[in-house]
Amino acid sequence: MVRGATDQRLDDILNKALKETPLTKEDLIYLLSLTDPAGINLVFQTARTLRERYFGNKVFLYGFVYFSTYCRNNCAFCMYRRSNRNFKRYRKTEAEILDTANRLVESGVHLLDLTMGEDPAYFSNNCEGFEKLIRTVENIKKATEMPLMISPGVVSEEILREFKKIGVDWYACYQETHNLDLFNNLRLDQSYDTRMEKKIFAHKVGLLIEEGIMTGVGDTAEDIAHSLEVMNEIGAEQVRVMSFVSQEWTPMYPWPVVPRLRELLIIAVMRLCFPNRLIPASLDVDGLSGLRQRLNAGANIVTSIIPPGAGLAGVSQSSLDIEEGKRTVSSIIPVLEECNLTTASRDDYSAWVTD
Ligand code: MD0
Ligand code: SF4
Repeated sequence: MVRGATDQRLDDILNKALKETPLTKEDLIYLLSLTDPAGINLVFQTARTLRERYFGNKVFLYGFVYFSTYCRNNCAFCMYRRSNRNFKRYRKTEAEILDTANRLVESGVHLLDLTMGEDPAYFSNNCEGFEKLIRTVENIKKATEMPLMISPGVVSEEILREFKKIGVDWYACYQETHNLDLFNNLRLDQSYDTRMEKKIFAHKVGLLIEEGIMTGVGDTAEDIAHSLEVMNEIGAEQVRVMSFVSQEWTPMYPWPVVPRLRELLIIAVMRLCFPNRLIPASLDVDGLSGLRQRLNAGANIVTSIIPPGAGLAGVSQSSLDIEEGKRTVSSIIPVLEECNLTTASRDDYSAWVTD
Protein backbone atom coordinates (compact mmCIF):
# COMPACT_ATOMS: atom_id res chain seq x y z
CA MET A 1 0.00 0.00 0.00
CA VAL A 2 1.36 3.44 -0.92
CA ARG A 3 0.85 5.07 2.45
CA GLY A 4 1.05 8.76 1.58
CA ALA A 5 -1.30 8.51 -1.36
CA THR A 6 -3.85 6.23 0.28
CA ASP A 7 -3.95 8.26 3.48
CA GLN A 8 -4.74 11.38 1.48
CA ARG A 9 -7.66 9.64 -0.15
CA LEU A 10 -8.87 8.40 3.22
CA ASP A 11 -8.52 11.86 4.78
CA ASP A 12 -10.52 13.37 1.95
CA ILE A 13 -13.31 10.84 2.34
CA LEU A 14 -13.45 11.23 6.11
CA ASN A 15 -13.51 15.01 5.84
CA LYS A 16 -16.35 14.75 3.39
CA ALA A 17 -18.20 12.50 5.83
CA LEU A 18 -17.63 14.98 8.65
CA LYS A 19 -19.17 17.69 6.51
CA GLU A 20 -22.00 15.29 5.77
CA THR A 21 -21.43 15.53 2.06
CA PRO A 22 -22.82 12.33 0.52
CA LEU A 23 -20.11 9.76 -0.22
CA THR A 24 -19.87 8.30 -3.69
CA LYS A 25 -20.03 4.60 -4.37
CA GLU A 26 -16.26 4.67 -5.05
CA ASP A 27 -15.69 6.31 -1.66
CA LEU A 28 -17.71 3.58 0.01
CA ILE A 29 -15.87 0.80 -1.78
CA TYR A 30 -12.56 2.41 -0.83
CA LEU A 31 -13.54 2.51 2.84
CA LEU A 32 -14.93 -1.01 2.81
CA SER A 33 -11.74 -2.34 1.27
CA LEU A 34 -9.39 -0.86 3.87
CA THR A 35 -7.08 -3.36 5.51
CA ASP A 36 -4.58 -1.08 7.27
CA PRO A 37 -5.44 -1.02 11.01
CA ALA A 38 -4.46 2.65 11.38
CA GLY A 39 -6.78 3.62 8.55
CA ILE A 40 -9.61 1.51 9.92
CA ASN A 41 -9.17 3.13 13.32
CA LEU A 42 -9.57 6.54 11.75
CA VAL A 43 -12.86 5.37 10.23
CA PHE A 44 -14.03 4.20 13.68
CA GLN A 45 -13.02 7.51 15.23
CA THR A 46 -14.87 9.49 12.61
CA ALA A 47 -17.92 7.28 13.11
CA ARG A 48 -17.85 8.03 16.85
CA THR A 49 -17.54 11.75 16.20
CA LEU A 50 -20.60 11.67 13.97
CA ARG A 51 -22.54 9.56 16.46
CA GLU A 52 -21.75 12.06 19.15
CA ARG A 53 -22.93 14.93 16.98
CA TYR A 54 -26.44 13.51 16.92
CA PHE A 55 -26.72 11.34 19.99
CA GLY A 56 -24.15 12.69 22.45
CA ASN A 57 -23.06 9.80 24.63
CA LYS A 58 -26.52 8.24 24.77
CA VAL A 59 -27.36 4.74 23.71
CA PHE A 60 -30.76 3.06 23.27
CA LEU A 61 -31.55 -0.45 24.44
CA TYR A 62 -33.88 -2.87 22.66
CA GLY A 63 -35.54 -5.82 24.35
CA PHE A 64 -35.97 -8.82 22.13
CA VAL A 65 -38.89 -11.25 22.28
CA TYR A 66 -38.56 -14.07 19.77
CA PHE A 67 -42.00 -15.47 20.48
CA SER A 68 -42.32 -18.14 17.81
CA THR A 69 -39.54 -20.19 16.27
CA TYR A 70 -41.80 -21.95 13.77
CA CYS A 71 -41.22 -20.94 10.17
CA ARG A 72 -42.63 -21.84 6.76
CA ASN A 73 -39.49 -20.60 4.99
CA ASN A 74 -36.26 -22.38 4.29
CA CYS A 75 -33.55 -19.71 4.34
CA ALA A 76 -30.17 -21.33 3.72
CA PHE A 77 -28.46 -19.48 6.59
CA CYS A 78 -31.02 -19.96 9.34
CA MET A 79 -31.33 -22.76 11.87
CA TYR A 80 -35.07 -22.05 12.20
CA ARG A 81 -35.64 -23.02 8.55
CA ARG A 82 -38.59 -25.35 8.13
CA SER A 83 -36.51 -28.35 7.06
CA ASN A 84 -34.50 -28.37 10.28
CA ARG A 85 -35.98 -31.00 12.58
CA ASN A 86 -33.03 -31.11 14.95
CA PHE A 87 -34.25 -28.77 17.64
CA LYS A 88 -37.42 -28.13 19.56
CA ARG A 89 -39.50 -25.19 18.43
CA TYR A 90 -41.68 -23.08 20.66
CA ARG A 91 -44.57 -20.67 20.34
CA LYS A 92 -45.14 -18.48 23.39
CA THR A 93 -48.65 -17.72 24.66
CA GLU A 94 -49.95 -14.20 25.09
CA ALA A 95 -49.45 -14.46 28.85
CA GLU A 96 -45.84 -15.56 28.40
CA ILE A 97 -45.12 -12.79 25.92
CA LEU A 98 -46.66 -10.20 28.23
CA ASP A 99 -44.67 -11.48 31.16
CA THR A 100 -41.40 -11.23 29.23
CA ALA A 101 -42.35 -7.81 27.92
CA ASN A 102 -42.99 -6.57 31.47
CA ARG A 103 -39.68 -7.94 32.69
CA LEU A 104 -37.84 -6.21 29.87
CA VAL A 105 -39.62 -2.93 30.53
CA GLU A 106 -38.77 -3.09 34.23
CA SER A 107 -35.13 -3.71 33.38
CA GLY A 108 -35.02 -0.41 31.50
CA VAL A 109 -35.20 -1.08 27.75
CA HIS A 110 -36.46 1.63 25.37
CA LEU A 111 -38.29 -0.60 22.92
CA LEU A 112 -39.68 -4.11 22.58
CA ASP A 113 -38.84 -5.97 19.39
CA LEU A 114 -41.49 -8.66 18.83
CA THR A 115 -40.07 -11.19 16.40
CA MET A 116 -41.28 -14.45 14.91
CA GLY A 117 -40.43 -16.84 12.12
CA GLU A 118 -43.08 -16.93 9.39
CA ASP A 119 -45.06 -19.23 11.67
CA PRO A 120 -47.74 -21.19 9.77
CA ALA A 121 -50.03 -20.80 12.80
CA TYR A 122 -50.34 -17.14 11.81
CA PHE A 123 -49.86 -17.36 8.07
CA SER A 124 -52.12 -20.26 7.08
CA ASN A 125 -55.79 -19.91 6.02
CA ASN A 126 -55.25 -16.51 4.55
CA CYS A 127 -53.37 -15.23 7.59
CA GLU A 128 -56.25 -15.98 9.91
CA GLY A 129 -53.95 -16.31 12.91
CA PHE A 130 -52.84 -12.70 12.62
CA GLU A 131 -56.15 -11.56 14.03
CA LYS A 132 -55.10 -13.06 17.37
CA LEU A 133 -51.53 -11.82 17.11
CA ILE A 134 -52.70 -8.29 16.46
CA ARG A 135 -54.82 -8.40 19.64
CA THR A 136 -51.80 -9.69 21.56
CA VAL A 137 -49.62 -6.87 20.27
CA GLU A 138 -52.38 -4.39 21.08
CA ASN A 139 -52.51 -5.73 24.63
CA ILE A 140 -48.74 -5.41 24.99
CA LYS A 141 -48.95 -1.83 23.79
CA LYS A 142 -51.72 -1.04 26.28
CA ALA A 143 -50.02 -2.79 29.17
CA THR A 144 -46.53 -1.36 28.64
CA GLU A 145 -47.03 1.86 26.65
CA MET A 146 -43.65 1.11 25.13
CA PRO A 147 -42.40 1.78 21.62
CA LEU A 148 -42.80 -1.45 19.66
CA MET A 149 -41.04 -2.99 16.72
CA ILE A 150 -42.51 -5.93 14.91
CA SER A 151 -40.50 -8.41 12.85
CA PRO A 152 -43.16 -10.80 11.52
CA GLY A 153 -41.69 -11.51 8.06
CA VAL A 154 -43.49 -10.69 4.84
CA VAL A 155 -47.11 -9.84 5.71
CA SER A 156 -50.00 -8.32 3.77
CA GLU A 157 -50.59 -4.61 3.43
CA GLU A 158 -53.75 -4.99 5.44
CA ILE A 159 -51.81 -6.45 8.36
CA LEU A 160 -49.19 -3.70 8.15
CA ARG A 161 -51.98 -1.12 8.31
CA GLU A 162 -53.43 -2.90 11.34
CA PHE A 163 -50.07 -2.83 13.10
CA LYS A 164 -49.82 0.88 12.51
CA LYS A 165 -53.34 1.38 13.80
CA ILE A 166 -52.72 -0.37 17.10
CA GLY A 167 -49.63 1.69 17.81
CA VAL A 168 -46.70 -0.34 16.47
CA ASP A 169 -43.82 2.02 15.67
CA TRP A 170 -41.42 -0.04 13.60
CA TYR A 171 -41.49 -2.74 10.94
CA ALA A 172 -38.24 -4.69 10.61
CA CYS A 173 -37.77 -6.89 7.58
CA TYR A 174 -34.19 -7.39 6.42
CA GLN A 175 -33.30 -8.01 2.84
CA GLU A 176 -29.92 -9.50 3.99
CA THR A 177 -28.38 -8.48 0.66
CA HIS A 178 -29.34 -6.29 -2.28
CA ASN A 179 -27.54 -8.52 -4.75
CA LEU A 180 -30.33 -10.51 -6.37
CA ASP A 181 -28.25 -13.64 -7.04
CA LEU A 182 -27.01 -13.71 -3.50
CA PHE A 183 -30.54 -13.10 -2.20
CA ASN A 184 -31.79 -16.10 -4.16
CA ASN A 185 -29.07 -18.26 -2.61
CA LEU A 186 -29.90 -17.09 0.89
CA ARG A 187 -33.65 -16.62 1.01
CA LEU A 188 -34.52 -19.69 -1.04
CA ASP A 189 -37.82 -19.50 -2.93
CA GLN A 190 -38.69 -16.03 -1.70
CA SER A 191 -39.32 -12.93 -3.74
CA TYR A 192 -36.78 -10.13 -3.50
CA ASP A 193 -39.26 -7.61 -4.83
CA THR A 194 -42.12 -8.54 -2.54
CA ARG A 195 -39.89 -8.27 0.50
CA MET A 196 -38.71 -4.85 -0.62
CA GLU A 197 -42.22 -3.66 -1.49
CA LYS A 198 -43.55 -4.52 1.97
CA LYS A 199 -40.95 -2.31 3.61
CA ILE A 200 -41.74 0.54 1.30
CA PHE A 201 -45.45 0.10 1.90
CA ALA A 202 -44.94 -0.02 5.67
CA HIS A 203 -43.07 3.24 5.42
CA LYS A 204 -45.89 4.77 3.40
CA VAL A 205 -48.46 3.96 6.05
CA GLY A 206 -46.31 5.68 8.66
CA LEU A 207 -44.28 2.89 10.23
CA LEU A 208 -40.58 3.46 10.75
CA ILE A 209 -38.54 0.82 8.96
CA GLU A 210 -35.39 -1.09 9.67
CA GLU A 211 -33.32 -2.54 6.84
CA GLY A 212 -30.51 -5.01 7.42
CA ILE A 213 -27.73 -6.90 5.71
CA MET A 214 -25.73 -9.97 6.52
CA THR A 215 -22.01 -10.07 5.91
CA GLY A 216 -19.68 -13.01 5.45
CA VAL A 217 -21.95 -14.78 2.99
CA GLY A 218 -19.96 -14.07 -0.15
CA ASP A 219 -20.84 -10.38 -0.24
CA THR A 220 -18.28 -8.06 -1.88
CA ALA A 221 -17.40 -4.45 -0.99
CA GLU A 222 -19.38 -3.46 -4.05
CA ASP A 223 -22.45 -5.37 -2.78
CA ILE A 224 -22.24 -3.62 0.58
CA ALA A 225 -21.83 -0.20 -1.05
CA HIS A 226 -24.90 -0.95 -3.14
CA SER A 227 -26.85 -1.96 -0.02
CA LEU A 228 -25.95 1.35 1.59
CA GLU A 229 -27.30 3.14 -1.45
CA VAL A 230 -30.56 1.21 -1.26
CA MET A 231 -30.86 1.91 2.47
CA ASN A 232 -30.49 5.56 1.66
CA GLU A 233 -33.04 5.45 -1.15
CA ILE A 234 -35.70 3.80 0.97
CA GLY A 235 -34.96 6.13 3.87
CA ALA A 236 -34.69 3.41 6.51
CA GLU A 237 -34.57 4.98 9.97
CA GLN A 238 -32.63 2.05 11.36
CA VAL A 239 -29.93 0.17 9.47
CA ARG A 240 -28.00 -2.86 10.57
CA VAL A 241 -25.37 -5.33 9.62
CA MET A 242 -24.75 -8.66 11.27
CA SER A 243 -22.05 -11.22 10.60
CA PHE A 244 -23.26 -14.54 9.37
CA VAL A 245 -22.95 -17.25 12.02
CA SER A 246 -22.74 -20.69 10.45
CA GLN A 247 -25.13 -23.08 12.16
CA GLU A 248 -25.28 -26.83 12.23
CA TRP A 249 -28.12 -28.50 10.33
CA THR A 250 -28.22 -25.79 7.70
CA PRO A 251 -26.95 -26.01 4.12
CA MET A 252 -24.40 -23.31 4.98
CA TYR A 253 -22.57 -25.38 7.57
CA PRO A 254 -19.66 -25.33 7.88
CA TRP A 255 -18.84 -22.03 6.21
CA PRO A 256 -15.54 -20.15 6.06
CA VAL A 257 -15.38 -17.56 8.81
CA VAL A 258 -14.92 -13.97 7.72
CA PRO A 259 -13.06 -11.77 10.25
CA ARG A 260 -15.39 -9.75 12.48
CA LEU A 261 -13.52 -6.64 11.48
CA ARG A 262 -15.63 -6.63 8.35
CA GLU A 263 -18.88 -6.18 10.31
CA LEU A 264 -17.26 -3.48 12.42
CA LEU A 265 -16.03 -1.61 9.38
CA ILE A 266 -19.51 -1.80 7.84
CA ILE A 267 -21.07 -0.44 11.06
CA ALA A 268 -18.65 2.48 10.92
CA VAL A 269 -19.26 3.16 7.24
CA MET A 270 -23.01 3.05 7.92
CA ARG A 271 -22.48 5.73 10.55
CA LEU A 272 -20.58 7.88 8.03
CA CYS A 273 -23.44 7.54 5.56
CA PHE A 274 -26.27 7.85 8.10
CA PRO A 275 -24.97 9.96 10.99
CA ASN A 276 -28.40 10.56 12.54
CA ARG A 277 -29.89 7.07 12.09
CA LEU A 278 -30.12 4.20 14.52
CA ILE A 279 -27.47 1.53 14.08
CA PRO A 280 -27.48 -1.58 16.26
CA ALA A 281 -24.72 -3.35 18.08
CA SER A 282 -26.38 -6.74 18.26
CA LEU A 283 -25.68 -9.13 21.11
CA ASP A 284 -26.85 -11.87 18.79
CA VAL A 285 -23.53 -12.44 17.04
CA ASP A 286 -20.80 -12.50 19.69
CA GLY A 287 -22.82 -11.97 22.86
CA LEU A 288 -21.69 -9.53 25.54
CA SER A 289 -18.01 -9.87 24.68
CA GLY A 290 -18.62 -8.41 21.23
CA LEU A 291 -20.48 -5.34 22.44
CA ARG A 292 -17.64 -2.96 23.12
CA GLN A 293 -16.12 -3.24 19.65
CA ARG A 294 -19.48 -2.67 17.97
CA LEU A 295 -20.13 0.44 20.05
CA ASN A 296 -16.64 1.69 19.31
CA ALA A 297 -17.38 1.27 15.62
CA GLY A 298 -20.23 3.78 15.91
CA ALA A 299 -23.35 1.80 16.81
CA ASN A 300 -25.88 3.56 19.05
CA ILE A 301 -28.39 0.88 20.04
CA VAL A 302 -27.86 -2.40 21.82
CA THR A 303 -30.25 -4.99 20.44
CA SER A 304 -31.18 -8.54 21.33
CA ILE A 305 -31.48 -8.02 25.07
CA ILE A 306 -33.14 -11.22 26.30
CA PRO A 307 -34.13 -12.07 29.87
CA PRO A 308 -32.94 -15.41 31.22
CA GLY A 309 -35.33 -18.06 32.55
CA ALA A 310 -38.09 -17.57 29.98
CA GLY A 311 -36.93 -20.18 27.48
CA LEU A 312 -36.41 -17.56 24.80
CA ALA A 313 -33.95 -17.85 21.92
CA GLY A 314 -31.84 -15.50 19.85
CA VAL A 315 -31.81 -15.59 16.08
CA SER A 316 -28.28 -16.09 14.80
CA GLN A 317 -27.04 -17.23 18.21
CA SER A 318 -29.89 -19.22 19.65
CA SER A 319 -28.53 -19.55 23.18
CA LEU A 320 -25.28 -17.59 23.56
CA ASP A 321 -25.19 -15.66 26.88
CA ILE A 322 -28.96 -15.85 27.44
CA GLU A 323 -29.34 -18.17 30.43
CA GLU A 324 -26.14 -16.76 31.93
CA GLY A 325 -28.02 -13.46 32.18
CA LYS A 326 -25.42 -11.70 30.08
CA ARG A 327 -27.90 -10.29 27.61
CA THR A 328 -29.49 -8.06 30.23
CA VAL A 329 -29.44 -4.32 30.84
CA SER A 330 -27.42 -4.73 34.02
CA SER A 331 -24.63 -6.61 32.24
CA ILE A 332 -24.53 -4.07 29.45
CA ILE A 333 -24.14 -0.97 31.61
CA PRO A 334 -20.49 -1.57 32.60
CA VAL A 335 -19.60 -1.99 28.92
CA LEU A 336 -21.31 1.29 28.06
CA GLU A 337 -19.32 2.96 30.82
CA GLU A 338 -16.05 1.60 29.46
CA CYS A 339 -16.95 3.20 26.15
CA ASN A 340 -17.86 6.52 27.83
CA LEU A 341 -21.47 6.00 26.93
CA THR A 342 -24.63 5.96 28.97
CA THR A 343 -28.23 4.80 28.54
CA ALA A 344 -30.64 7.36 27.14
CA SER A 345 -33.88 8.16 28.95
CA ARG A 346 -37.25 6.91 27.72
CA ASP A 347 -38.06 10.50 26.76
CA ASP A 348 -34.91 10.73 24.63
CA TYR A 349 -36.05 7.67 22.74
CA SER A 350 -39.64 8.84 22.30
CA ALA A 351 -38.36 12.17 21.06
CA TRP A 352 -36.26 10.41 18.44
CA VAL A 353 -39.11 8.15 17.34
CA THR A 354 -41.68 10.92 17.01
CA ASP A 355 -39.33 13.43 15.37
C1 MD0 B 1 -31.15 -8.77 17.03
N1 MD0 B 1 -31.70 -11.13 16.99
O1 MD0 B 1 -31.49 -7.65 17.32
C2 MD0 B 1 -32.22 -9.83 16.80
C3 MD0 B 1 -32.87 -9.77 15.46
C4 MD0 B 1 -34.97 -8.77 14.56
N2 MD0 B 1 -35.65 -7.54 14.45
C5 MD0 B 1 -33.69 -8.53 15.29
C6 MD0 B 1 -31.92 -10.06 14.34
O2 MD0 B 1 -29.97 -9.06 16.96
FE1 SF4 C 1 -37.65 -18.24 8.72
FE2 SF4 C 1 -36.59 -15.88 9.23
FE3 SF4 C 1 -35.15 -18.11 9.51
FE4 SF4 C 1 -35.81 -17.32 7.08
S1 SF4 C 1 -34.49 -16.16 8.53
S2 SF4 C 1 -35.96 -19.42 7.87
S3 SF4 C 1 -37.82 -16.41 7.41
S4 SF4 C 1 -36.93 -17.52 10.72
